[in-house]
Order: sequence, then structure tokens, then C-alpha cells
Amino acid sequence: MTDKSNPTIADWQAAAAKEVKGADLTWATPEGIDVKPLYTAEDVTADPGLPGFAPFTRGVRASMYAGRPWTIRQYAGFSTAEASNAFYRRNLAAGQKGLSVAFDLATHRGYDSDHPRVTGDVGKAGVAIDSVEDMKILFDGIPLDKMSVSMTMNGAVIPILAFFIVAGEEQGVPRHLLDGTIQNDILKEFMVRNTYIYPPEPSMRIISDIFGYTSREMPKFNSISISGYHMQEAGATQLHELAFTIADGMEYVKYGVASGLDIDKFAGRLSFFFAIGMNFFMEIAKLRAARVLWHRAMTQLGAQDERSKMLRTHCQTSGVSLTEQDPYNNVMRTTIEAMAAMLGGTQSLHTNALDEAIALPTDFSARIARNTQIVLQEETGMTKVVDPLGGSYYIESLTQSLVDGAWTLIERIQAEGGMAKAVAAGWPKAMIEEAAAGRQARVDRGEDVIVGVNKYKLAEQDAIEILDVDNVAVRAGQVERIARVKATRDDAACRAALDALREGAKDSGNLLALAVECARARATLGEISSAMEDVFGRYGTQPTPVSGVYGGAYEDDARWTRLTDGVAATERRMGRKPRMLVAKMGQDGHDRGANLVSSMFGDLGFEIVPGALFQTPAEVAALALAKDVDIVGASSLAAGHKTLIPELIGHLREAGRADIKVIAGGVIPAQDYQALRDAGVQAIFGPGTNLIQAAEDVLKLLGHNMGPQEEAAE
Ligand code: MLC
Ligand code: 5AD
Repeated sequence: MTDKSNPTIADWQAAAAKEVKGADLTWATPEGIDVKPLYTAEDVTADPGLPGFAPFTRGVRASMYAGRPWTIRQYAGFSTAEASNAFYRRNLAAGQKGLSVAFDLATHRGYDSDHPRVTGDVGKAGVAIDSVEDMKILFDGIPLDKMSVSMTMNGAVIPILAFFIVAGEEQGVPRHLLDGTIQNDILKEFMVRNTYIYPPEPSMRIISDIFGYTSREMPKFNSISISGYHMQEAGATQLHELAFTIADGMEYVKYGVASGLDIDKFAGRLSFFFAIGMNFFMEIAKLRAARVLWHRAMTQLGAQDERSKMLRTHCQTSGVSLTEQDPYNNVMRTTIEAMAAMLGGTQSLHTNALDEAIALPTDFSARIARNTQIVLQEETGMTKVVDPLGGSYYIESLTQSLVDGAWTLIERIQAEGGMAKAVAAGWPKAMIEEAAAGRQARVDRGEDVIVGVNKYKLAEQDAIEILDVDNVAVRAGQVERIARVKATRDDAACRAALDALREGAKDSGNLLALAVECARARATLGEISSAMEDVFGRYGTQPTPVSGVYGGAYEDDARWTRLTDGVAATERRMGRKPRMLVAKMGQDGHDRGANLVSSMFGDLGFEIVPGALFQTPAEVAALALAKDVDIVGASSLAAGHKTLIPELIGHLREAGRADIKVIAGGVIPAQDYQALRDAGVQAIFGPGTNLIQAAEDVLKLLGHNMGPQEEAAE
């Protein structure tokens, strides 16, 4: 205790040091920011100004939530258009304010539901949309001039936006009244989300075409949602998420301007999208920093209108922060994250459901998630004051640190020719994967605590009810509707519209305008996509797992040494390194888990065969045979496992290679374990798996005796 009446910072330091016996209380965050245990006026270098005024540190509106609260916009979609429409209507009746459509992965990747590559994907991770008829059903009874609709679509953005425009038209809503947002952010697809269709160059043209069309024809529509969300989900630190997202935005603006558009004619309708994870104050500061950075970037790019420089954003609470184990904890996590989004000044918010780690929301879990926002808005009084944390020493200082750190990275990107070039060079993705491996290792070692996963674990888990979509039934219904649409349309008119689109893709026709004609003529999503694919080609990439990162975090760790010894012994016994194919089947492009597994097993001494994305079970089996692997690890995060993994095992058995062991990992609900085991899967690793433990299990599967079981990694 100090008895001084006017203590100085030095006095505080001495007092604190005494309390903690000299321990260093600085927290080195993954962003590389040293967070101190105390902030004072001396840490604040800049005045944050006033809300509603440049550079909008404190918010884009003068009155913020005191004038109008953020939009409660829950992302949803599953099964058929009918089922999703009914779900939307129930949610709107219960207090949701805006819509946000999740499409299934077949739709994302430009395939109709009857395509052979998508048997496991139809209706699973979102709603199946094949033609304008589906889109009309999706919004049946929902007036598109009154309800703002976000659509998360990037790869098949041209047909989906065309269907939306025509659905509005046929509902009696002219396109200039359509209100909403299309994600349309392809750079982050190439980096982390992987639902691209075409190569980068034509993909960027598509975006400029959409900017051109919407700025002329759809003045209320947000033409893009530049997304950092998926970077954080893939493991990026908040600093990387921030810098790469702003740099992506700058790239789109440059392409738009290069295509002949006036910056102030389209920039006001660019919007953003960030993830909000568990580092509460960092997330608040991140949103404030994002607004400062965008204002600076747009000023640099020559925007004049202040609205062009105003960063408006949607946020979603973090999916990766949620757990399968003890899932009710997810309600608390989501509440904390929602508060951070609010205190950071978001315009629109999705709160995740408690069953997030294993399935899509049920009516029950969606209600809790939605009510989390409603309670914040209507019961707490938190919306009454604009930017209530403005002036907090810590928040202001952290905001400045993030602005400075991100700007340094943005300048590096600009110096290298912009984000498209950086993405092509691959270093942003590598940085994200490195951060992901570091984070996973900290969790596996118990250094980053996750309640119920690596600390305070439950002896037994209560089962919770989850949503299960019967993709076989959904697919059958969609196939029938596609046939009906094709049978009743004017085929010649449809063919002419598709031909015009194909020609337009060869020169400079506006692709969206041409696709609107195709949609009117009842061309399907697959037909519109392949007309463009005929000209642009379909893009495929090989995974590039990082090496050394995961193992690096385990230097001198006894459990790690035990494993590398085990792998070495297995290698001696087999006369070669054990070989594992890490496979991704179906249209599920979530590859964080697969990359982590490749990285870790590679570091342990396995020979890793990284499978390409979007494979069919037959293609994976052929690769497994060609490479003569010992084990196939199938990573599934989009609910295709019950269809795809048994098919893979069938192909291996048919080829006489039942000895190749198949294991499964990812978002696999406990309810499905038995069916997978019955099909021949030898081990299953669900969300929250400790990779050290998983590696022990795999070695045992390969016949290695691990010796006496040590206490599982804590
Ligand atoms: C707002 N308004 C106010 C006000 N606040 N007017 C007066 N006083 C205030 N205090 C006005 C605004 O000017 C605007 O009108 C209108 O009210 C609506 O407000 P908004 O703030 O623009 O909100 P909203 O319409 O909800 O738009 C938010 C947005 C938008 C700009 C961020 O792009 C959006 O909704 N994005 C959602 C993206 C999304 O849901 N993505 C899901 C991704 S899921 P006007 O006329 O000025 O417009 C995903 C997962 C995956 O990606 O991987 O699958
Ligand atoms: N319905 C609701 N939420 C979804 N998410 C993904 N697909 C859906 C869907 N169909 C959410 C999850 C995931 C994030 C990318 O979006 O929270 O983590």
C-alpha cells in the first residue's frame, strides 16, 4: 500500500510489483501487442473525435444506437427454399430485423443440385437454390422493398444476384428499391474460404461488373461485403484480419476505378464484415481501428465524398470460439462477443447459436441466439449512449496500436502491388496458417484456456438435440424442380440468353445485366455458371500446408518427443515413413483443420499427401491407391460425411484395399459416430480434439505400441 496522496505511475508500478512479487504482468497478445496491466492518460496519443464525423473512430452515425439500434441479422438457410422461407418468417415474427441467406455449397460452387459432384452437399450447409423459381419461394411473403436481405455468395455471385433481381421484379419490386448486401468478396475466398469458381482475373472482373450494375441500377444495395470474418475463423490474428480486409477493400476500389467507374459513385455502397472473438477489448478496438484505416485508405485513393470513406460493417460472433463440449457455455461466449461488436459500433450483427460447433441452428438454439441481441438492445440501456467506451485509456491506446500495426502491413501490401498480388504470392495465407497452428498448439498445451475443452472438463456430456437435414430427400426434390423448370421454359430464348452471356464473357459485356436476361428465361444456376466457365475456366488449387510451426511450439515437450519416437519406430518397422492422405471431399472448402493436421503430422515425421479440395470419394480413393498410403484422414466440416466417407470406404474395399485405414475429423456430431463406425471408419475426431491425443491414437492404429498411457494432454 502506498500512503501518497498524489501517486505517480512509478508509485503504482512499485505497488503492483510488490503485490505480485515482481512478476511481469505484460500480456504479449498473438497480434504482437504488449498489453500492460494499466493504462493512463499518458497512453492516449490522439483525440478520437466525435461520432458521425471523420474519421469515424467513434462510429459512423452521430446518434448511433440511440437513434437506431444495429440490425439483428441472423444468417440462416438449410434444406429447401420452402423450409428456409418458413424459418425466416418465424424468426422475423420473433424480433429479427434483417435477413441473411446461407446457400448450400453446391450453389456456392456453381453446380445445380443434380450435378454428380454434389451428392453430399445439397441442402446441407445452407439452402439449395437452382433457379429463379427457388429464389421466389425463398422470399415468398417477404416484401423485398421493405426487408433488407444479405446474401453470402461469392463464387456463383452472378446467377444468384440475377435470381434475386428477377425474384424482386416478379414480386412487383423494381430493382432500384431492393435493399440488401451481396458478399461478393472473392479475394478472401482465394485466401481462406475457398468457394471460388473462376481464376482470379475474371473473378475480379465479375466484381467490377457488379459495382457498375448496382451503382447504376440499385442505389440502395450494398455491392460487396469485404470480409475479414473468415480469416479470423481460419486462425488469423485480429491484426491480420484487419490489415488484410482493408487491403482487400482497397484492391476492389482500384479495380472498380480501373474499369472506368467514378470512385464516389460506388464506394458509398461498399460494406464490411468482421468476426468478433473472445479477446473482448481487442475486438472493440479493431472495429474502431477499421473505420480509421478505411477513412485513411479511401482518402489516399482519391475519394472526395465522406460517405465513400465511411466503413459500415456487419459482424458475426466467432464460430471457432465455440465448443462441442459443454455447449451451453457457448451462450455466454456469444453474449460477450455480441457486447464487443456493439461497443465497437457495428451496423448489423449475427449471434451464433449454441450448437454451432456441431450443426446448423434449430428453432430452439436460434431463439437463444436472437434473444441475446434483443436482450442487449431492449433490457440493458446499453444503446442509450453513443460509443460509451470512447476515452477509455486502454481502448484508445489499443485502437491506435492496431491502426499503426495494420497500416504497416497495408503499406507492405501496397508496395508489393496490392492484395491480389499478395494473395497470389501466398504469404497472407501462410501467415494465417502459421497463426492457426500456433493457436492450436497453445490450446493443446493448455496455455490458452477453453473451458470444458482443456480445463474444467465434464466427465460426461449431455446430448443436445441437433438439426439433421436429409440431403437425399432435398436433392430428389430439387432434381424434380429443375426438370420442371427446364420442361416449361422457352428453350430457344433460354439458349439465346446463355449464348449472349458467353459472348459477353469473351468481351466486356456487363455479366450481371446479361445474367438477368438468363434468369428471366429460366436458365439454371449451373447453366449460367457454366456459360461463364466455358470462357473463364474453373480454378483449382493445391493445398500448401506449412511445416515446422506446430512442432516448433512443442520443442522440449515430453509428449511430443514420445510421439516423434513412436513415428520413428513405426518408420523402422515399415521400412518407410508412415503415409497419410489428408482428404477433402465434396464442395466443403473449409481447410483449416486439414491444414493443421497436415502440418502437425508432417512435423511428427509422417509423409503427408495433401489432397486437393473438392474431390469425389472415387478421386480420393484413386489417389490413396496411387500413393499407397496407410491411412486416409477425411476432414469434413459441411455435413457431407455421412454420404461421402462411406462411399470412399466402399471404393477402397472394391479395389481390394480394405487395409487402408480411414479416419474422420471435423464437425461430426456424436449422433453420427455409430453410423460411421459401422461403415468402417476407424477413428473419429470431433471439434475440440487435442491433436497430441489424436496423433497417439493414429500411431496405435498403425500398430505402434505407445507404452503405458500417460495422462492425456491437459
Ligand atoms: C442507421 N441508419 C440511421 C441510423 N443508423 N439513420 C439515422 N440515425 C441512425 N442512428 C440508417 C442507415 O443510414 C441506413 O439507411 C439504414 O438506417 C439501415 O442501417 P444500416 O446501418 O445501413 O444497417 P443495415 O441495413 O443492416 O446494413 C448494414 C451493412 C450491410 C451496411 C453492414 O452491408 C449489411 O447488412 N451487411 C450484412 C452482411 C451479412 O449479413 N453477412 C453474413 C455473412 S455470413 P441508408 O439509406 O443510408 O442505407 C458468412 C458466413 C459464411 O459469410 O462463411 O458462410
Ligand atoms: N445457418 C446458420 N449459420 C450458419 N453458419 C454457416 N452456415 C450457416 C447456416 N446455414 C455460420 C456458422 C459458421 C459461420 C461461417 O456462419 O456460425 O461458423
